[in-house]
Amino acid sequence: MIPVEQIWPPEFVARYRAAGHWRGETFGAFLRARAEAHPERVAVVGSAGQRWTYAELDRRADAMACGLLAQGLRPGDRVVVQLPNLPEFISVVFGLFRAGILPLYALPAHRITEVEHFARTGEAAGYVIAERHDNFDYRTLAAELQHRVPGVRHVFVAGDVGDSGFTPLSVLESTDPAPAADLPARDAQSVAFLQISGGSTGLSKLIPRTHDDYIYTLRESARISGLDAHSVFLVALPIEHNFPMSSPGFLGALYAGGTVVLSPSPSPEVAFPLIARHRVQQVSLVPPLLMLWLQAAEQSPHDLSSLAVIQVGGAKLAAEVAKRVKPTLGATLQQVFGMAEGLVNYTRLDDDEDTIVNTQGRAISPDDEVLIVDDLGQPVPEGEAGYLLTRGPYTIRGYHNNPSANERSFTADGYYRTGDIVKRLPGGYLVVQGRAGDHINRAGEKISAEEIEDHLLAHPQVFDVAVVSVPDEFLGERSCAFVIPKGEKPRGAALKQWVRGRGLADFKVPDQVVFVDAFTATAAGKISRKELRAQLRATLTAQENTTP
Ligand code: OOB
Repeated sequence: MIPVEQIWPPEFVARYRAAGHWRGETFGAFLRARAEAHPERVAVVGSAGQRWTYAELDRRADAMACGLLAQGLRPGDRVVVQLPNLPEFISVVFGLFRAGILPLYALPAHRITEVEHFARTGEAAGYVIAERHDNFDYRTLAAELQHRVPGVRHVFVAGDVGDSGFTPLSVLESTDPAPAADLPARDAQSVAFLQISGGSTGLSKLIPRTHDDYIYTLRESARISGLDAHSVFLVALPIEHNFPMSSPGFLGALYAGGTVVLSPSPSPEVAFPLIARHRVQQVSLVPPLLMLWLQAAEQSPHDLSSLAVIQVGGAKLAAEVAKRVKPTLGATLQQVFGMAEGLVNYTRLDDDEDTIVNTQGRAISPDDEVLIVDDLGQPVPEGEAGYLLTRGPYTIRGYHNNPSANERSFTADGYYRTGDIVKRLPGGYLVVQGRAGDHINRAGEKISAEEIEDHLLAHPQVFDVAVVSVPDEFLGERSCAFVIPKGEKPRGAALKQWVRGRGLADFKVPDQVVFVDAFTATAAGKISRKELRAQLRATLTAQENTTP
């Protein structure tokens, strides 16, 4: 177990407690409290017609917890959870919380290379999957994972296990729930789960979040977004992502005692009928999806009039798009600028139009410390752009088991270097200007240039490669690989297939491949990868702007 003292220094622990941010509440306890207060209220609605009341979810979570422990998992173990937006995601994570086992979240798009990395770095003992989703059989992935990482002793499947020999989740859920007293007592200061980082340099890092710190964000996010026990919240983005999970997300909605509706896909064809049927009031979207929704809403036969608030974040939202939310969808836009490492900023529902459209909001907590500094680490004057550093009652002080990343990503006094370039307006509102790092923010999915370069360099016909982000009208940014071939020039499509064949999430396959003879004509000396990427990006963007 990772004690909280290794994460926040004791004086900060004392301060956050005294301020009432950290209240010693655990996930298991808050669900129990809601189930006792209003057992008959609907907590979770699945797209296959499932409707679980709070009493039902509470019972399932207990059964899961007992079932997981009966299978031989121990408190403190880690379990990779990779499920599509199914009700079982919610019962299994609350079951894990109650058993003191840490979920480690993977996105359904992740493939063997990423899942293996998570299982190794998180030293996972178990893996939870769906039988299949989007035409992909996760049981094959699980078998490969167990072959590569034998420590993953348990695989649990939502749906049919086939002849895999894995354990169906339904077996766990039908375990006779022991009296609550038999479950291990949880400490609110302990790490509740591991979230994954966007992976700005190299592979994703693991983010340890405690009950106390995360529940603080849920309580405040639910309040800031106006969620209450009558709210209906739709999860349209992948549920494992920190944004639809907690900003305010399905956990914020459950914290408020409301109802969570799960959409198997974020597309308007799937989500709009669910909105109409369940009178959904809130949903979180990334900017490219918002654009799709705005377009689809204009001719949609579905009644979307229940929508009251739409959270948009994960990537920069263009002001012209932001302006169309109220007139087209009839809902208040709430911009969300957050990160899995902690800090989350919201525009407030009663902010004026200019603030809602043109800023990415302000921090949740009066104890969020936000520093905007120049190249030398000196604070810039208000209104000027600089690098965003932050620390506070829900921002981590270090990644799980990764001293070298911690050295790079945190200052000596505990600030997290977000890598974002922002400016601060009066009142603490932030406007995101760009990124210092070399990742690609493709429709809210973060891709590390370095990670993809490493995979391409392994190709026999690649001499050198630089992966860069290119502005894209729809995706915000897309990825382009500049490749210097070795020997016979490969086809672009073959290189894309190569990346896919390396067992990576589809969103990491380069959108574009451009072959070049050399990287720089001014061969005066070695330039950094960073400068090289900037140069290539500039050349490509200039070319695109001159081609009609
Ligand atoms: C969210 O979390 P992550 O961890 O996938 O990515 C964080 C990064 C930020 O550092 C920033 O570069 C970018 O995503 N970002 C935005 C943004 N929201 C996130 N850039 C511009 N405008 C925005 N509104 O993406 C995330 C976590 C919680 C809530 C919302 C988003």
